[in-house]
Amino acid sequence: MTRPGPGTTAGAKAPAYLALTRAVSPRLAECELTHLARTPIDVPTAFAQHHRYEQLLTSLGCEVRRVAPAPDHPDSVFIEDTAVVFDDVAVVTRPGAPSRRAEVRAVEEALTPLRALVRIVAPAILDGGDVCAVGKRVFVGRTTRTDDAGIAQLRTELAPFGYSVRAVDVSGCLHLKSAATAIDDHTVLLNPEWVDAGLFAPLETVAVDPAEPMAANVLRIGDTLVYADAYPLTRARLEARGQVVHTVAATEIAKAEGAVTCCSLVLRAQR
Ligand code: CIR
Repeated sequence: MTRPGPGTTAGAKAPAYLALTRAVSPRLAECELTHLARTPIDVPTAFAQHHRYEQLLTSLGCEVRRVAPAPDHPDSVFIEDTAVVFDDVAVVTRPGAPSRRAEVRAVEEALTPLRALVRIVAPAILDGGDVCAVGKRVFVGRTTRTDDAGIAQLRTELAPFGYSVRAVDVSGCLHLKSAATAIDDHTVLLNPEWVDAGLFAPLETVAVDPAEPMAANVLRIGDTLVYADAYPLTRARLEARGQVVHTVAATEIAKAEGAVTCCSLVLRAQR
């Protein structure tokens, strides 16, 4: 079941994108953590930051639809990990953390009317946060959450649609998309300490400012970028390239090892 999100206006011009989101769980502070030490999370602030994130997506042309909340699943706000959505197909994942596998079902239901679905099946594991698509090139992180079997299944499922899948080793962070995300159809923003820039050839790469190691996660909405407000040095690099960047506060999500891409599944609307 999905519900309209904030700012959805009846009768307005049809939005170009759908953004599926999921409410912050009141149990967010019990989230999985891999590379970060646990620090106190202010859940009311997390709710407020998430709401502003949804409002920004709406202002950028997304229809925000909330998947039914999963309050007993601390990490359920990180909807990105449960599916990977392309224009022609959506891949329902099998998350690497067992605590997160029950998050998938409601997302699968929400995607059913929107895309043809394929599934990653046991024993393979794959988190959506490990999948960085740049056009028809799909880079997939080999991490604690995504294994070679998951990557192989993804390759097989996407091949009929013309996508190539390349496995990429990642170190020092949770997911590939903590280390690298696309800023346009031919450029990847990355932290070269965590992923080898050469693996993205022939795409161009832009490095984060070394003082901002967590700054490689950016969410594209068309030609516009949604970005955490914590990385002014890297933001300046993006703006110097002519990128339009909109920032949001994401401090509480970051303490849960999440970032801006993790909190939505953005689909091009199909008419
Ligand atoms: C987890 O460990 O699964 C969550 N605490 C954070 C997931 C963040 N998701 C993402 O980067 N795609």
